[in-house]
Amino acid sequence: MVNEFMISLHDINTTDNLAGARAGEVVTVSGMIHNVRVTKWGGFIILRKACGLLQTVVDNSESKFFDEQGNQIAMADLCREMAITITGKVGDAKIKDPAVYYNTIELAVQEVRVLSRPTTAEVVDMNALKFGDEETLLRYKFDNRQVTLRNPRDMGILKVQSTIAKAFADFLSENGFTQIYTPKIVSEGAEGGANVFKMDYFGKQVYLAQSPQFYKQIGVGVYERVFEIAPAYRAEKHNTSRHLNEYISLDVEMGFIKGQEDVMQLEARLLQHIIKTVSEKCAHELNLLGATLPVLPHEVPAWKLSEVHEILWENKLCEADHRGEDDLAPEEERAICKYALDTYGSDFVFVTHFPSEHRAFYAMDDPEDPTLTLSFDLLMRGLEITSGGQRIHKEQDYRDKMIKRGMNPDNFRFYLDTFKNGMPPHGGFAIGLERITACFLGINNVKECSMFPRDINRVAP
Ligand code: AMO
Repeated sequence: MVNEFMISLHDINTTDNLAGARAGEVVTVSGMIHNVRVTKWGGFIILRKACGLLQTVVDNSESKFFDEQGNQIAMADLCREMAITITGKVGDAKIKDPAVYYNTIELAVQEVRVLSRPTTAEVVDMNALKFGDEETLLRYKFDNRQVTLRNPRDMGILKVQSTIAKAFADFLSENGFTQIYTPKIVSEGAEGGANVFKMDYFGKQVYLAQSPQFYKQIGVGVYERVFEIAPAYRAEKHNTSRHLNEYISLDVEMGFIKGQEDVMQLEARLLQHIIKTVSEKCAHELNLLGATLPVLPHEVPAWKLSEVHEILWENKLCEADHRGEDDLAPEEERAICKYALDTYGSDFVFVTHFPSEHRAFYAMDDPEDPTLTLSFDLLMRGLEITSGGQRIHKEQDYRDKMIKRGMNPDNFRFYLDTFKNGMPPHGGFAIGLERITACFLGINNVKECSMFPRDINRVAP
């Protein structure tokens, strides 16, 4: 009994029994049939494994095929998306197709056993997604997402995404941060504005969390440094390429900071670790997607919002004069990123000191100019991937700001009680996981970086 248990444990340690396989070895691998190509002499079965595709070669005189009952069948009876087990001899190969993961080996098939099969003869076509326009292609892909996710490109995107999230968690765990899990059904929206989903909760109106902002700050009072990876909900009414109604937020909050610069530095170091990890672990996916990882120099350029308006106007990098405006226009986001890349060799730019009235109430006002906040956005390749900053940490300062904004402090009792009971100076930031993935990979629409995107028209699959 003990022995049997040991054997099965060995099997679940890896799904990749091809790692380190040498020419001449006979191996048995399981996977899904991604494609079958029949020729006069035999043909090819392209097998899909967890990591990607494997080429196997059929020789009519050597290879045998069996169905689920063990009856011998012909190669022509095989079809896409059958689950099979192949036994074959490893041979050396040089495969150019970037979609093939195992590009230095192929298997000479001895035996194929079918484990199960699709019940439709018209399996969703995930290989030849050829449509005239991107919108039709995306609709098709998302309508059939449960199957189109199996194509190597989408597998690659989500593999990179999972590597980013793991590198985020690993770096923070190693630097004294505790991972927390906070509620997504909440009594107040943390970010203000109209984009909050309302929900009936046993007759009471509640909301879906726009962010874990309140709870991660509360976490700082407990653990000093916390992080969370969890969904956040925004009732975005516009169908844009950068917005989802449910996205994954990578949240960080840390105590005992001297200023927002500490938070910005932490984020830069964290991103450096993430870029390094993705470059080490996702070489195949980056090649398949034709992606070049971003450059993050030792010193990331950081400008105040007012300075960005000035730089762009003085250097004639924007058509319109945005000086005096209280936010960045999309054309400015693109232009300042190009300027930072051309001038400082950086794919990232911090923009700081946004006006107080346009930032969430928890942002700390700048003591030198209280119309501004000690808060920042991080832009990457023309897109905002992060907001963050220093937070207010005194109860009275919260009350004053809430009253000035017409908010009722009584609605935020539990949050204010946190500060009443003592809190260190603190700050943090949040990165949108789909956005950072899209920016890393040069993908235009963030929905492609969501396993099952939610937008104004879509809640299934
Ligand atoms: P903010 O609202 O700017 O800040 O959100 C932080 C980051 O989350 C991502 N993001 C989105 N991604 C896809 N679809 C959306 N609808 C969407 N909305 C936001 C972006 C954005 O930069 N509590 C603060 C963060 C903090 O200060 O710690 C907050 O939520 O990448």
